[in-house]
Amino acid sequence: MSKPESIRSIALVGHGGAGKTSLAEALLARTGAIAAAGNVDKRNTVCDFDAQEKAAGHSLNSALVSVVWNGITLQFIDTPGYPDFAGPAISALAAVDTALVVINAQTGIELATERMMKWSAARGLCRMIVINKIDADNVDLAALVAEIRDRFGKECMLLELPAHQRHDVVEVLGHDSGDADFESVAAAHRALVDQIVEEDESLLARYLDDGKDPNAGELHAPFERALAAGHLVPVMFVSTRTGAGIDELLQVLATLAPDAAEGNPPPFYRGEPGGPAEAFRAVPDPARHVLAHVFKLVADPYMGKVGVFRVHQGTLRRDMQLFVGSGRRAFKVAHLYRLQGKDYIEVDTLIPGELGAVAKVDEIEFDAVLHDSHDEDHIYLKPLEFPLPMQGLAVETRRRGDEQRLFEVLHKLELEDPCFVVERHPGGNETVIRGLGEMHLRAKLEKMASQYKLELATSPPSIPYRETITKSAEAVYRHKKQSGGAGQFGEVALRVEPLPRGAGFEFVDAVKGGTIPGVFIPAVEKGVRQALDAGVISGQPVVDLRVVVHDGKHHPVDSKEIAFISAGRRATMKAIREAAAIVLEPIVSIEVTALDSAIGDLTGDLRSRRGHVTGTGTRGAGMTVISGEIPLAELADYQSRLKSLTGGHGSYDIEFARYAPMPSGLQQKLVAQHKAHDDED
Ligand SMILES: Nc1nc2c(ncn2[C@@H]2O[C@H](COP(=O)(O)OP(=O)(O)O)[C@@H](O)[C@H]2O)c(=O)[nH]1
Ligand SMILES: [Mg+2]
Repeated sequence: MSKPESIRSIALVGHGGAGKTSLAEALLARTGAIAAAGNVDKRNTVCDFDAQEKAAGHSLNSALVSVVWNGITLQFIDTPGYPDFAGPAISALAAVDTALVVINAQTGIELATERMMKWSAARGLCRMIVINKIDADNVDLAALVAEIRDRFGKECMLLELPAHQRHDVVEVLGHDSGDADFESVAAAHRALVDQIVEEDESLLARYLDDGKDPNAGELHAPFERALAAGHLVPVMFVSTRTGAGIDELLQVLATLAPDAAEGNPPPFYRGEPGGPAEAFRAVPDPARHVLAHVFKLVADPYMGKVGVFRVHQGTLRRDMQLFVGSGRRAFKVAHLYRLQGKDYIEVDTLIPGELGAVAKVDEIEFDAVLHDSHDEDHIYLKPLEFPLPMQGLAVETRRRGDEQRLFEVLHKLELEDPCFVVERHPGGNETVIRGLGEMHLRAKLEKMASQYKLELATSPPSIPYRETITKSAEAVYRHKKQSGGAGQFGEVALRVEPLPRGAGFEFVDAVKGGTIPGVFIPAVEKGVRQALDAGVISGQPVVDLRVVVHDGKHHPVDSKEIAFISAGRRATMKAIREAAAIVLEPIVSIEVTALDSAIGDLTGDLRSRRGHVTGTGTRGAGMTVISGEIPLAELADYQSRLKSLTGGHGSYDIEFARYAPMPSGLQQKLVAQHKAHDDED
């Protein structure tokens, strides 16, 4: 049986088209897991197995494969690279010890390269870089390495050098002389050893003393320490097409990447919801209690709801009882699987470090912790941070009677993808789906059509505006009703105060002497929240304010919950009207990639949409990236505009940046529309 020490988990991350799926294929073929490598262009790879992925020609979801190399199990998670599909890529980071960032030698550093370098560092993962497509024409590897070091720091160090006109690579930790295509093996070796010995004081002292290289054995532990501390990000080279560098990469991953007992321990917390949380480490010991974290959910037409997880502690066995989070009822593990592409392989046990799956468990949720003891109820993994889904589409079923099914299907899709959300706007009767970009939403619509036979009509959604206040104000409201029998009475005095942008909402109970009895405070808060949710001047939720309830009146008989809810709501609305309320609109950061020739038109167009450009840069041959900020409201028809301005050779990505006050002219329009609408009701 394998041990945690012989298991390594690696996420293949990086921009779309870098060759992650091809790399997984090359690794599978080289280790004999498959007879021959498939090809993404022929739609026959292990990782892009989904019909929709084959049609798109790139990955949409993460896929798991594992290989064995010299007795070491290497588990890979192939992730989609286009920023639209960042959800599964980020989720994979919760399940691995190493992020292997794949960079395309032809296009160099791209948007997802930067994001994954940042996110995997924030997660405390060991990072390695592999430059792929070294076989391609017109690549300048020396310049790319220089750019990587410039962008991501001097800790990005050559662990290999390409040799023999990029047909081969030489590993420079074990070799200190020889030929390479650029730089010298001796110099790269020297630089790497210098960096590694820094991790070990006694080694460093000896090295400075006699100038002799430590041997490979002595360098092993400090190398791993440097990797875990982020002091070393090894840079390697491959061509999945010619096979150059594949053996060397396997060897590095099998010997130098952290195993399940090394690496940085996953950040677990224990604590009741809302209470203080205590950080602790899961111990990758097969004999302890079980802790496994669900990093992926699949709604599979045949397998049902599948939860894919990493075991962090203990041993999962078929037939054992497991709890999901703080759920009361245990479920029985009827089948336990490992995944290899689309295949579910039944196993009896899974130990720490292993990635596996259970199927047909309704209670299972994304990000849930599976465990085998009620003592472990309130345990969670440090939450992952996902980009906020900003791109929206209002959807409607084409066929009458499909409405109920629409919500069921949307709910399933929402569970699967942390960056896909469904909003039901209570006022407008509008159902809005939100994702990370046009491509992301289109993929969901296609999935609904093909897998669930649901055809939807789409239209631009309303923009998620917010309201806030710009000064403090006071208000008192008395709710009093006398209708025949018992009356209703409650009076609330409160103050609203502005808070910094992004602070949300704070409720403060400052009532003295029981003028509002403690039992009614939750009712007051409920009323306050109702007012904030419904909005005051534009019908949009109110944010970034503190509401301090400081006084009131009650009646021994007539005071009821309902009276205080109403008084709380009315007093809040009154105070907000006095507090110079304004409307905030979402601003997104945008990156537009297009041919150099279209740049003038595109910047002009962005400016005419109230956007501003913060910079431009080059990306590969003849392509430019424009970065800037723009109000989300201005992007409703941007996809088609971009298409016509670039002849179809442009793409864009948006990411939520912040809320900002709307220009007053536009705000007045919005407020007037709301008034008109309100008066109709
Ligand atoms: N020249 C060359 N092309 C490659 C290599 N590896 C992958 N490709 C091509 O690059 C494209 C994208 O590959 P894919 O594996 O789907 O990239 P992913 O989006 O990162 O998964 C495909 O057309 C591959 O055939 C390589 O080593 N050399
Ligand atoms: Mg792929």
